[in-house]
Order: sequence, then C-alpha cells, then structure tokens
Amino acid sequence: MPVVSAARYGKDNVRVYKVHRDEASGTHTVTEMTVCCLLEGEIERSYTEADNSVVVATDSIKNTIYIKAKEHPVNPPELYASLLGRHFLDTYAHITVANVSISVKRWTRIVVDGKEHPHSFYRDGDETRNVEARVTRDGVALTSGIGGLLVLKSTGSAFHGFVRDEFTTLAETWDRILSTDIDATWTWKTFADPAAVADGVARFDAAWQDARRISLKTFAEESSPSVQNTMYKMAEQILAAAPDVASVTYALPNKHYFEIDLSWHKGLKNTGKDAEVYAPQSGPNGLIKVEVSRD
Ligand code: AZA
Repeated sequence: MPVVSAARYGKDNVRVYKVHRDEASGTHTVTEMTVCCLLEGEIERSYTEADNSVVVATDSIKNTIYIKAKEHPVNPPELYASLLGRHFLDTYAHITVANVSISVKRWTRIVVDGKEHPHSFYRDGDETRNVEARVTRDGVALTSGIGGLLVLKSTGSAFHGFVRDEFTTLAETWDRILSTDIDATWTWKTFADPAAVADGVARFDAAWQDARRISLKTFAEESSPSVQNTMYKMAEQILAAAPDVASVTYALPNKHYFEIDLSWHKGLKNTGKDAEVYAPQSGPNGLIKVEVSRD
C-alpha cells in the first residue's frame, strides 16, 4: 500500500519589491526579493483523495507573501521569513511547517558627484543575500547565505602535492588564476519563535556583512594552497565572528582558466611565466564543498 511519506506545496518565484520612504530626509530605501513558501502538514488527503478542503491555495499563499511584506519590515530577510512562516501556523491548525526561502537582489545607491542619490540605484552584480527558514510551532530554524558572488585573483593561488598516479595529467602549479562563485551559508542555533528572532535582530545584518567581508578579504589576501584550505579558513573566521551561528558551509566551483600554448605561431611565448592570454572554461569545473561546525 503506497503512502505519502513527504509532501510540501506552495508558491515559488514570487517577486516582491518594497520601498521605504523616509519622510524627514526624502531618502528612499528599496528591497527586491524572490520568495518561495512551501507548506507541510495534514495535507496527504489532497494528494490521495483529491480532498482540497485541506489546501490553502497557492494563490492565497502568494497573496499572503505580499500582505505580510506590507504589514512588516522585509529587512532583515531572516525576520520577514520568520513572521511570514509563523502566520501560516497561526492561521491554519492543520499546517505544521512553513518553509520560506528568500533571495534578495542588490540595488546599490548611485553616487552622483560624490553624493548618494536619494532614490536612484544600480544592479550591483548577480550576488544575492539568501535566507532559508523552516518555521514550526516548536521553533524557527534559519540558514542565511550569500550566493553568486563571482571573484577572481590573477595570482596568489597554488595547487601541488595532490595524488599522482596513472589517472593524473594535471601539472602541479605554484602560481595559477583562481576564480569562483561564492556560495556560503551559515546556520543559526534554533530560535524559539519569531519574537526570539526579532530580539537582537541586528545580528543578521552583522553576520551577513562579516561573512561577505571575510570571504572577500580571505580570497584576496590569502596565498591559497587549494580551494579546500581557503574555504575552511573562511568558514572558521565566520564561526569566530558570529557566536550564534552553529555551522557554516561553502560550495565553491573552481572556474578554470587554461594556458594556451602559442609557440606554433612564430615561437610566441605564452606559457608559464610568459602566460598572458588564457582560455576561460565554462566546464567541466571543480566543485568543492565543506560544512564547518563547532565541536
Ligand atoms: N582543489 C583545488 O584547489 N584545485 C584543484 C583540485 C582540488 O581539489 N583538483 N584539481 N584542481
């Protein structure tokens, strides 16, 4: 006899923009985010018996995302995700879990003649600030993160001493290009409820800024012996900076730039210390992941 062993449903890709207008200064602050909200609970019979009486329509879930964005601040996204998720538990007795994912885009204020413009912004790269909230009546589990932060260093990276056997063609290198798309997450110790999330809410922006600063500074300044070691050094610094964070993950693609041997053309020197023109690769790429926790 088949059983529904796991089920969740809701609305994905709900795009939301909110403006805050500071009356005194006339300065606007804007937030653009994409929200996914998936519910779990006593909903099996909607799948097995076509009983829609247990279904909060995904259209209603979308409407709720807008209404809660109007009623509450959307910053930090950790708090908005917690309040939004809790609404479904408070409103529908048969819903036991609300999974809320938020991805915030970057609208950075334009500086004109050295002065910050009050209401004009530019899209500052593909980087996003991300939140995953799993809200139950027992607590709020939150994971925050950074995605799509594309970085490159043209030297200061090496990779040698790896296994050499009959499968190996890769040459050891003491100086290579290193490029990756930073995807980092940090998981918070569980909060009792949204009020506990709101209490000390400044921790979320602080951790995001610390994680971003640590990732960029370590990437730039460290003489990297491998992606593995560099990402570990980033993770341990985030754990040190954010005491309420229980674990940190990184997933870093190694975006390869290959040397091109041009010696066939008039003896052009373009390898080793003479390399200047490289071929950026789309794939295959290395993919290195880690989770670092407090012991
Ligand atoms: N880690 C690196 O930093 N570079 C690599 C790897 C690896 O595991 N494999 N090939 N190149």
